[in-house]
Amino acid sequence: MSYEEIREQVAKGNAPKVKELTEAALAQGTPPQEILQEGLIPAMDTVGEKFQAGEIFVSEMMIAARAMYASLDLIKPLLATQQSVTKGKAIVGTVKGDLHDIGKNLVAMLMEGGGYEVVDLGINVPPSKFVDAIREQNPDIVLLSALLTTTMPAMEETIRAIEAAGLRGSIAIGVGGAPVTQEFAERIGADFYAPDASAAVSQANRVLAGS
Ligand code: B1M
Repeated sequence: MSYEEIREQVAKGNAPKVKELTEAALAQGTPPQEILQEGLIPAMDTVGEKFQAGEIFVSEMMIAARAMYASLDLIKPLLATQQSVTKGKAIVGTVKGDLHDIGKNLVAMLMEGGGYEVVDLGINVPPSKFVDAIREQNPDIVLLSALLTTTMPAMEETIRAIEAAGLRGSIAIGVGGAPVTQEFAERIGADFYAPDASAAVSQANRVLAGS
């Protein structure tokens, strides 16, 4: 097994082969985190570049995403180690209008693995659903994901809705996703920006520790 093979097969959308390569890698003792960072994530970047260049269509992006999940499904239980004491509760969701969930799912997995209880609201989550979930779940952290420049404004809408509901003071809000930047996070009043899923965990730890 090589990471290049995994990347190639994800990009081709060959789910059974990706599953087989992942099983072989895990059997050899490859750390799941490494399969993610060296295999799956760069593969999806290549897929995105090809889409942008007009070399592939949306349907092929979907098939590649499905192949990525063939591996992620195997890795997930290994990343989310069981912890008896949780560091806090996090609500995670992809904002309104946005259907991308691979990055958001990685954030949810690593947060679980990092000791948080995670409530995943899914994709295309309107601001009102975040507000209702905050009321019901009483989380410490809310993590918003957006992959499209056109859905970034929904992050701001969500934060404004949380403020309008009088819930802003009790939670920390983190934002992330490929088009999101530190500058954007500051402009919309988020508490932090995380460029990737592991940074989401370390930023959540930092913010909850009050440093
Ligand atoms: Co879409 N798509 N897509 N897509 N897609 C992108 C995002 C795009 C960049 C491709 C491109 O043109 N190069 C482009 C956006 C352009 C833009 O807005 N600037 C794009 C487009 C245009 C579209 C459609 C509009 C296409 C169309 O229909 N014409 C459409 C929109 C649908 C919608 O949402 N309304 C669309 C649809 C789709 C699919 C359904 C086919 C599929 C999604 C399948 C799924 O998610 N289940 C898809 C895919 C797969 C992609 C690419 C190829 C891969 C995204 C991905 O999963 N990356 C993507 C190109 C790319 O990003 N390279 C693209 C892997 C993932 C691990 O990375 O999601 O960035 P990412 O998450 C990272 C970090 O960003 C961060 O941590 C993660 C892990 O480290 N992170 C957070 C994410 N959320 C966080 C939250 C946090 C912290 C960190 O909280 C604090």
